[in-house]
Amino acid sequence: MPSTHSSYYVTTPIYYVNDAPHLGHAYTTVAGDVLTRWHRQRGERVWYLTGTDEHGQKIQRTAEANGVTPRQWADRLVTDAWQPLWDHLGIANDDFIRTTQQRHTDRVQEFVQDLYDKGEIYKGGYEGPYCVDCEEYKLPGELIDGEGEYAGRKLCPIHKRPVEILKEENYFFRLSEYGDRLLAHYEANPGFIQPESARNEVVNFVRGGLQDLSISRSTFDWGVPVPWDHQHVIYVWVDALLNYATAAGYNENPEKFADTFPADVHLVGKDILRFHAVIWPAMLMAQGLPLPGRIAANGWLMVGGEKMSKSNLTGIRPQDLTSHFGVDAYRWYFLRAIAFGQDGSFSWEDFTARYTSELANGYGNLASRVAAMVGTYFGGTLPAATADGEAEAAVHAGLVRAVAEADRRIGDELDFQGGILAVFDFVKQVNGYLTEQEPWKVAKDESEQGRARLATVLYTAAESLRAVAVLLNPVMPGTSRKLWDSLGAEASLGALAEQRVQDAGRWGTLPAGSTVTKGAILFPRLEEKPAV
Ligand code: ME8
Repeated sequence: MPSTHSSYYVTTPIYYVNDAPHLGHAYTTVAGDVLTRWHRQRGERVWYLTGTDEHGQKIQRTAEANGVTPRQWADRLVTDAWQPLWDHLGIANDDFIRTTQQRHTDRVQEFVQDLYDKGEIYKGGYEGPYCVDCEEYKLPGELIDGEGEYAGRKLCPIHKRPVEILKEENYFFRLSEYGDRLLAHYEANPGFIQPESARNEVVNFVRGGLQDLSISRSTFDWGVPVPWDHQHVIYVWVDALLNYATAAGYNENPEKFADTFPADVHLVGKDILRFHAVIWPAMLMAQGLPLPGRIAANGWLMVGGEKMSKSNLTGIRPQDLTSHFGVDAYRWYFLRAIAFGQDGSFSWEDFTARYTSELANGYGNLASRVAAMVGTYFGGTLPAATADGEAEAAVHAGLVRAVAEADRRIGDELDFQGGILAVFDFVKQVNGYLTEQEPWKVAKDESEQGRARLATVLYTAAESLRAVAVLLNPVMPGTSRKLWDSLGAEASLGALAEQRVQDAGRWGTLPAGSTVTKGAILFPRLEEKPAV
């Protein structure tokens, strides 16, 4: 979807700081990072935002239970857990917003005050079941019956914990008036909500009729005060959604705001789709601001048939996996193994099997074979291809296909799995080409013709790897870097990050004469599985 502003703007949800990040959070953030790096390699200006959601009852209660103030708790979690994990995973975000920052809270107050002045917000009463884990009122029909320790009580369908009946006099946003406009927007912009199943769910929900939204709370005080009534704090979800505007310079930096806002893609888990696809656009409509290009919902990482959550973990932290498989394989695995938008289960066995067959024996082996043979047969200087034939033409065509397919799938469709597979199919093709051409046999033919054939086969394989390094750079930047070094590509082609996806298929880019070295092993053999 073309954007009217000039930066490609990608966001993750801002995560609650009630606990440390787990595999599910890292899943969304890595996906955003790959999308960001992909668009950067298209030569676009990209702005990638992540951050933390620090207000609300859930955080307040967690802090109390730990004997610190909510602010202290949030500071500790951000500094000790969240930011270090994103650094560790190589997340290239341009900003990190915390909802307790004044640059955010001031703007939230202005936004809400504006809506109040326009008559979009009014005072009313509400009583209903509330789930603190969701920070959301539930409809009675959504609740499920408790069993065992919760027998006789009504539970949140997502968290399986009892809801509380809240009765409050609150401020309400006239959400119910936006149903028709929202439906018209979904209709006119079929790509607004992705995947299709998520879109259908939202459309049905809105068709069922919207209620006005309670946007303030008065039973606790950990939040942004309602500017005209300090007995209330602003509902944590209204506060949180606004991060996408405040970080982009809303009411503060008009130039930056015009350049960045609205987001091209909001990445969210499907648990928070309605907030992003219903409430957020309605808030923007009320303010006359433009709507985001796309809300893309990822599925859930599951464990034992349930959504992986802070209370329901595999017991495996992202760091447990990266220390075993490496950061790059970790970034690759979840996007490769699970179709984006679908639920998927993590298993140590599946990760091990794919690491071994696709990374180590497939990609890694190709890279090490080619570097070793250029070393052995040509003293480490890449020879020129002078005897291209049908077999080479097939490789050239395979690359062009892989580039187009990966670019469309990852860059446009957010089909990370399909895009990665397109590149790995090409890796497979090149491995097959080497097996067929048997350069180790051709090497025995020392005639001029034999040398030309050998040179052509090795150039073809090395040039293919040059393109693979570029295409996989957004997914596995550390590995691509090693390969780039091993191909001696920097000297003639410059920095890897400067290589354009669109040009990756241009055959003959890596010049003959490049210095090829064996370099580091891309995917070392795995150690014994640790006890975690
Ligand atoms: O909802 N599988 O924060 P949160 C896949 N603060 N993704 C998962 C996941 C799983 N099992 N568990 C979590 C909030 N996620 C709000 C957001 S935005 C304005 C405010 C990911 O800490 C997924 O992206 O509960 C999900 O939407 C997000 O973490 C929820 O993080």
